Amino acid sequence: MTELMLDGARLQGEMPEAEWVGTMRETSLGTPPDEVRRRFATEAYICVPGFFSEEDVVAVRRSVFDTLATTGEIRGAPEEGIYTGSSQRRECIDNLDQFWRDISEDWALRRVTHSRALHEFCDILLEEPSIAHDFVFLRVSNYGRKTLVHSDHGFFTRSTDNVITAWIAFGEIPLQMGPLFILENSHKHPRVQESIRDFDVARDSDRKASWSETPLEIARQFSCRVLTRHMRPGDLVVFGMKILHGSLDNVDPDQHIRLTCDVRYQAGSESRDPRYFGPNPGGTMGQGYGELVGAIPLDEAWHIR
Ligand SMILES: O=C(O)CCC(=O)C(=O)O
Repeated sequence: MTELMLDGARLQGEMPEAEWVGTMRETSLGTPPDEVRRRFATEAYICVPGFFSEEDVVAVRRSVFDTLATTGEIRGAPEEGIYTGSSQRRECIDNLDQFWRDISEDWALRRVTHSRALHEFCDILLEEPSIAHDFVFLRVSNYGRKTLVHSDHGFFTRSTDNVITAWIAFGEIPLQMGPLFILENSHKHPRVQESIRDFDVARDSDRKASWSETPLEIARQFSCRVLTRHMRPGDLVVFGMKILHGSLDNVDPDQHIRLTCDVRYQAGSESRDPRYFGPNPGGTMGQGYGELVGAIPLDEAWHIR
């Protein structure tokens, strides 16, 4: 476990004090399944460093960044993932939704997100053969981007509660590039239980899944820590539907883009939400791949769900 370098880290603009931040517990690949399940049941997350190979990660970086270079969003060697500060995506691409769908369905990405290894790991966590959602959330987070605090429950549990999120790092993500964080033990907090009760992001359009408080405000209120770490290529974090999470801010002065993907796995025997399965999934709001933040040109603001 490495020490967190908090100097360059920002959480919605605030530099976190050491008291409220901790390192995610790492679970090595060789950990016995019973211990993996025990940790997941208690902590609602599992972080496995180096779950995917460097080679698979590089293939995804090449594929995504080569494509973004054609729209003027990447400068230099594409696999470095350095943002130019502008975008010609709207000028170059006729159909932005189809553009994002094509990137999201790329084979290099799918052979990671839908790999046998990840299925087998999710089988352990779900305690039965798992099935992956076809709809994936590829995120290209350039300078200034962050994901606000939320839990995934209101997005993915319409058909079954037996769902988990798998989050994959496609590159180095030091703290200043905005890695994932989770709020320690927040899944047990009464305010979280209350917030997810009868809440469906798509049906309840008068409410947002994102919390209005910053991660540090919630950490102080809940007396819990923001758990994160310097993510490395191929690292995997799997977490449950209730736990609050989000990302640090990408404030990398060198304009490195954070590339990640999150995909859901569920128990294969449970019913499937048609929004996330099939050859043409509609996604949470029913608009397909075009509704994702990834589909937004890098010089435009993200929406908040
Ligand atoms: O990667 C991020 O910025 C947030 C990920 C997330 O919210 C999720 O995987 O549910």
